[in-house]
Amino acid sequence: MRFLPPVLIPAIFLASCGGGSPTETAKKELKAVTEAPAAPAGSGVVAGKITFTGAKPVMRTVSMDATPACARMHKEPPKSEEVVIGADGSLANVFVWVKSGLPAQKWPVPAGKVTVDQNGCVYKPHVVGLVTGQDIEFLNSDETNHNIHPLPRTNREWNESQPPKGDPKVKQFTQEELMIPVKCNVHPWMKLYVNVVPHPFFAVSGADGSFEIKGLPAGDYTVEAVHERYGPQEIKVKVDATGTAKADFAYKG
Ligand SMILES: [Cu+2]
Repeated sequence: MRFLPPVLIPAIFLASCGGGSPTETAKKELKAVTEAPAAPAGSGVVAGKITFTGAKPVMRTVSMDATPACARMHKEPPKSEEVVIGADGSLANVFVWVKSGLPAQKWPVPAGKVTVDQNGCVYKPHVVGLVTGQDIEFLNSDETNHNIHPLPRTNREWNESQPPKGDPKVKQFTQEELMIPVKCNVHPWMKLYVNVVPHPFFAVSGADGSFEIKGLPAGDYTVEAVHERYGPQEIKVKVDATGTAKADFAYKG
């Protein structure tokens, strides 16, 4: 038999007695314990493109010579991913989220996990978003030891090593916080940014600079873009029940 947490027992007992307000209260309690609140059925979208319009910065080349297991994974030494700009000025790795305007409710934590791989001694992807309390899984696909070390301002700091091809590490971040830097104590060039928000309405711009946030209820929203070097920007948008609102951001550098 499945173990029932103690908090459920009085609720079930009262519910089985029938009649009267205590039963209704008990039913509510039972629902609160067993069901996550449903997300509103929204089908609005915010979509856009992030561009970089300033003088293109030159990214340093990362030398992995100190760790041959890392260096041999790359045909050519990779460039720092601090600023990734495409030929057409697209800016990748920008975290975009709905900063305000959503209905006041607790959003369910997605059952799926966000996966970050350490592959070629590079965090893949370089920027991730997750919902407060959602699982984030760290893999080590490399034949070398890594040391995962988030440096949050409000979440708990931790620092754990992971052996070559070691077991996945599953963690959670319990507080809302943007652009948490994660470093590797073994390989100083490794950098990941974790963004933790209280709802699922976020995206990260791709190599083509585009992003899309789906499933929004109709409303007036403030959408914020955050880049690790160039910081935050905001745009206000009006989303219709089934429409797509445009939110294009431009960084000048
Ligand atoms: Cu490492």
